[in-house]
Amino acid sequence: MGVVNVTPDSFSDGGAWFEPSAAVAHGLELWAQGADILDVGGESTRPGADRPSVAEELGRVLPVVRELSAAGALVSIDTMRAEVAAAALEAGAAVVNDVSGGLADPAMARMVARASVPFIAMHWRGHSDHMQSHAHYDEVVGDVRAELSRRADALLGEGIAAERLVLDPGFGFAKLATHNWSLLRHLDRLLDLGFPLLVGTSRKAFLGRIGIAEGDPSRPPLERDVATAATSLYAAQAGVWGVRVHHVPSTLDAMRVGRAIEEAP
Ligand code: PMM
Repeated sequence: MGVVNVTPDSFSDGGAWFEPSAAVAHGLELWAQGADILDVGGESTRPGADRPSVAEELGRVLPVVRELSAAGALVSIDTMRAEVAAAALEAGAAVVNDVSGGLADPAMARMVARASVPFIAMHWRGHSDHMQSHAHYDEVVGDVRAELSRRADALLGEGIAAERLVLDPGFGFAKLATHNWSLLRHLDRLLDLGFPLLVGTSRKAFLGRIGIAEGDPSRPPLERDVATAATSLYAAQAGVWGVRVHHVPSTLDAMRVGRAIEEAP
């Protein structure tokens, strides 16, 4: 899954694709590079971010969803708002990716159930302006597993079909670096919930600390793609359904390495 952020303030690409035409061109490039799904989002979820209005979010994503879908790409809409998701589905999107797993908008699950489209539900404990204050766990893998399991039960109860539900541990969302590493190491315990898993580690802060001494500045987001390819390959080998990345060629190369090793006699 390739990331198309139509935002002025995402941590990972700093608004490089904020103009709809630039976002469309970027999406088409990711598609040509081999992404299977293009994830279009109009709300930055970086820690501390303010939310755009519904009208602003719609104005950002709809032209991009429309053009990328018309070009034949499989588009997912990355939103926490049922109204935005519904409009994006109308404009050609085929998947809904909600970082709140349906918690932020009580109308989301029913809308997705009615539309009969795949739903990606991420582990979430609150909006970005305060999420890091919720980064407390007794045992992070068990706690995230239990919360995802409860969320899945609630979503199925609202009518979303089990075969259309994908879960996501939510790397970097109400998580410290140590939580992210533990979740990666123990993906098997999340996979045994029985749902496909999406993993989105791309360019996240914990990857910017690899090989950096305490007190030294982190590696900037644009220099985290090698680490992203490594974590994404690790996740793929653990058996996840998908990985969400900003730079498609590097992760795809890593996947090809994994495949070549697996297929070697
Ligand atoms: N991360 C971000 C945005 N959307 N969606 C899913 N399902 N999983 C994620 O980990 C995720 C997401 C934040 O990253 P970005 O600002 O670079 O898009």
